[in-house]
Amino acid sequence: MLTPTDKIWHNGRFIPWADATIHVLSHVVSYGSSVFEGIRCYSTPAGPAVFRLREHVRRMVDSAKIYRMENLGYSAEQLGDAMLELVRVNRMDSCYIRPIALRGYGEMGVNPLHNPIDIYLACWSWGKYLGEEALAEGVDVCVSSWNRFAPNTLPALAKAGANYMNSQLIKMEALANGYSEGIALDTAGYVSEGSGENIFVVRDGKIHTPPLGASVLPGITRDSILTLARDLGIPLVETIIPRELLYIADEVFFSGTAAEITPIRSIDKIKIGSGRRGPVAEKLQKEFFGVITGSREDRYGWLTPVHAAVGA
Ligand code: PPE
Repeated sequence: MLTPTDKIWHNGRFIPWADATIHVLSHVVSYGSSVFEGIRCYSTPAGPAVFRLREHVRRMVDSAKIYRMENLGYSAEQLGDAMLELVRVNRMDSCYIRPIALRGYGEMGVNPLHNPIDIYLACWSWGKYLGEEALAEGVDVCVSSWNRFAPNTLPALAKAGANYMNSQLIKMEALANGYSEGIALDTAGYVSEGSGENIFVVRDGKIHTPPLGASVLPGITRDSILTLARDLGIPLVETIIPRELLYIADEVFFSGTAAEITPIRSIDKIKIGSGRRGPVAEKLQKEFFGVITGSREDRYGWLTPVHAAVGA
């Protein structure tokens, strides 16, 4: 169960958690008209710091633009600052931040353009997405019978609420069959992504990940892995991946804000590699967790401190 924090930001004001409610006839309820983000704030020795804030805010603004939410009423910088303020107001040391822009209450009917856009920023404590042991032991997953949406249907590059109806089908089917997660193929039958994670496949020391044209969310953790792999000298290609490459891979792992870097130990009951976390995932985890915990140098300025540095 979600543990409430004190305040939620709504259109420029902090309101009590319990008051952040919407009318049942808000446009978003019938028509799925929202765009949102998921961002982690980590505890570091220098205080709480938000991971890749700028990139998350940018993706939210991009998602909004795709859905013709031209004017959110706040600049990217104002939204980012409000998120930092949110973490301070709620006195969180680490948390998950969920900004949402939704089409609110006004008119009914598909046309959203006469409904107000409401922005909410919330945060709460969120532990490990696929279980505590998953990061070291790996998870058991399946290839979903549901595909990711076809190109030019729902735009995959937008992180929109409606996309997650597809994710829910993938997730529920996986859970019903005893797996922790499902991997969806795109409509051409190539590997796309998990219900809430991007995917990476390692064979003979080379990492493969589906390109943005394979109906994937342009993950910010995915982008971080591309950068870290380059630094580590591990070859990485963005390329279409046939389903069967999953089964014969040395390693497969998920990436995401919530899932971080989670190894996959079996797919459709076929053991992947050694059946636990492999060396490539481990190396990337070490770098990634090093940066987010503040024990490795933040070479790319990925962390934004929540409290302004003293004397800055
Ligand atoms: N694909 C999908 C479909 C997705 O939802 C996510 C994030 C990713 C890839 C990875 O993107 P990024 O977080 O930028 O690296 N999924 C978020 C939502 C999880 C949820 O259950 O809600 C997340 O990881 O925060």
